Amino acid sequence: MEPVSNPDLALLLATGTGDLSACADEAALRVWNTRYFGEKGEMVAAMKKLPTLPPTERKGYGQEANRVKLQLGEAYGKALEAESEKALLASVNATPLDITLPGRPPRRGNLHPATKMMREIYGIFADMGFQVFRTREVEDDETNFELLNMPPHHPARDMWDTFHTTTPGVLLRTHTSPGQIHVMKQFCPGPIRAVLPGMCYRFEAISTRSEIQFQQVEGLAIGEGVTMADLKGTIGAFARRLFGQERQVRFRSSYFPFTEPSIEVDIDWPKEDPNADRLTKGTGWLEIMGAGMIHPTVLRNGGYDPEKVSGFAFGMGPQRIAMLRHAIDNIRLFWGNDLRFLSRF
Ligand code: FA5
Repeated sequence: MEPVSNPDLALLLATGTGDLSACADEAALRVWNTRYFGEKGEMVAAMKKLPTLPPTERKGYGQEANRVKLQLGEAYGKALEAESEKALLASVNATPLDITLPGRPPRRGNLHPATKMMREIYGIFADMGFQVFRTREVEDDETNFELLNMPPHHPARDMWDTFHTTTPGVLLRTHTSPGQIHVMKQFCPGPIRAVLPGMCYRFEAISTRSEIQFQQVEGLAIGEGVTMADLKGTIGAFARRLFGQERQVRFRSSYFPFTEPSIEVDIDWPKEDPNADRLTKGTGWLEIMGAGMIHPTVLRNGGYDPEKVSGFAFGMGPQRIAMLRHAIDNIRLFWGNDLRFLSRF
């Protein structure tokens, strides 16, 4: 930097630099800063002189004053940095590190009980040759209802009231069954063996057994000569893998617009379980899923020819299954984020 020729400014620079190097610690540096750069500091005073000078001297003085300001400012910054490094070093030396001290073990979390249940279900179906497919949670009315054989005003829609978005016809899916349509369109005319897991939403009263948000796992098998016997065999094998080999499985006739014939599947519940009566409402049987042979109209909507191929589908609620498994008496616990509950699994 150019030398400072104005004697007042040269003196200011010299005393400022000298005073700075005399500062012994951070507190002294801060005092220095107020003295030179504070509102009533030396630097402001030097600047205030400017208008009192003859016009011919102002420019040169102003430029030099700015240089002094810059130099002192930079020197202060450096001194402060050096001081904080010194302080850090002193604190490290004062309490030396013991590198032999064992580290703190990180706290291990665990998988959410819903995730565990889902993975167990995927594992069983994977062993039977089913692939896992994810399909969308935000659906259109056409796929959630119409293509599943529920035209507008179909009475079955009342069972599946949902949440609608502000875009007409776009809603949160009420079940994983619309995934059937997506998978069929993707794989038609080839055979399919897939499970479609995911979150579903229903506008209904929350109770200990029903949530407005819950998971389902849909199953789908399509090919030549697929029969009700295949459906029964698949579900029976699944139920026994999940609940035990000695479990009895019962098929009851039921109704879903997208399957024909439709069934509901129950398993027998051990009478020794003190909760058996409450869970089975005294019948000894407990419902685990809805299922059936895919309705010809739905096969056609997915691009298949129902004269050539047939298929079965099922849909289950893994939260209800986990509740049975672990004697969980309130479905709200799943999404309540209470660690006392979640860390039990
Ligand atoms: C259905 O949703 C059909 N889509 C199932 C199906 C698929 C039938 C394919 C035929 C072929 P349902 O409404 O019964 O059916 O629901 C299926 C399962 O989801 C129920 O058995 C239950 O386990 C679970 N579920 C339904 N509503 C709730 C809720 N509000 N909270 C928690 N789980 C629920």
